[in-house]
Amino acid sequence: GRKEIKAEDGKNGRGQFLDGRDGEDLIIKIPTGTRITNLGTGYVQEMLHPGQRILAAGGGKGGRGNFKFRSPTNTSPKEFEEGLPGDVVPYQLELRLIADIGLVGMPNAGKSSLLNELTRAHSRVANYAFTTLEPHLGAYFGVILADIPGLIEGASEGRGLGVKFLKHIERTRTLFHLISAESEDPVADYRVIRKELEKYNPELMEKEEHVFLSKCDAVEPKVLKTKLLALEKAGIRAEPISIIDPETMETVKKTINTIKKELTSA
Ligand SMILES: Nc1nc2c(ncn2[C@@H]2O[C@H](COP(=O)(O)OP(=O)(O)OP(=O)(O)O)[C@@H](O)[C@H]2O)c(=O)[nH]1
Ligand SMILES: [Mg+2]
Repeated sequence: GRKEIKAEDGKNGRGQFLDGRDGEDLIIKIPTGTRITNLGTGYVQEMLHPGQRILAAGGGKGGRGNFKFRSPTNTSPKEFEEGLPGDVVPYQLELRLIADIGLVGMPNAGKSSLLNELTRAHSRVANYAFTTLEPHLGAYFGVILADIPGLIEGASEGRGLGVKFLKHIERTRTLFHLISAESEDPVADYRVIRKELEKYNPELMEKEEHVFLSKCDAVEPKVLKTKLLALEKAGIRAEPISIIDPETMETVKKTINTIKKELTSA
């Protein structure tokens, strides 16, 4: 939506040696992670640190009072300057979450379940596609994980819920890519997601990625093996996980701990 926010104009200059006041500053608080685009110039600023400030629009200068118009021939001038209006600048504000790890994958792959298992987040879980409608954040010992709605083919062009949320993973350092072990074709699932990520922003391809074959308890061990093998043949190294198997959850936690070390040493 559009919204006009206005600080005070500068005040008119007055008599009795008085200049007009400058307009009061107006401070607008916005969430950390907001990207601010000046629609006039195209200049983009990222608000990444709490307390960070930018001058969004210069304020109106107060007018000079009559004193300033004194001259040898005009000793008690009636003139004054009018206070000036501030700058008018159109901005677009866009919130992008700041997370360390972004959970990506097809709908129903178990992304929200994993977030909830690892953190105290309560992202909605259900056995159908597009359960998650909004991004959710959770923290695992200080490492922030972002759960976004499932992606489908065409997501980068706006299909499903995808494109609205892809921006949130642009700032994550690492991707956790979940492929359901229940999928008929895990390799195809993997490629669909990678393609959408690339179409959205090729830089996403350079992010560190960990691939997990999720819900591995839901299929027969033999089937699981076949699927892991198919992935391996395609050059995709996937770690089987299940939220009900503590051992596999340990593996995920170890991965996060390694990421945490890299984050703190960076
Ligand atoms: N058996 C088993 N089921 C799981 C596991 N993880 C998730 N599920 C189930 O899989 C279904 C989908 O889980 P979600 O966590 O909602 O999946 P999602 O990827 O967040 O789905 P969207 O939000 O629609 O993209 C739910 O019925 C979960 O209970 C697992 O490790 N094992
Ligand atoms: Mg979900």
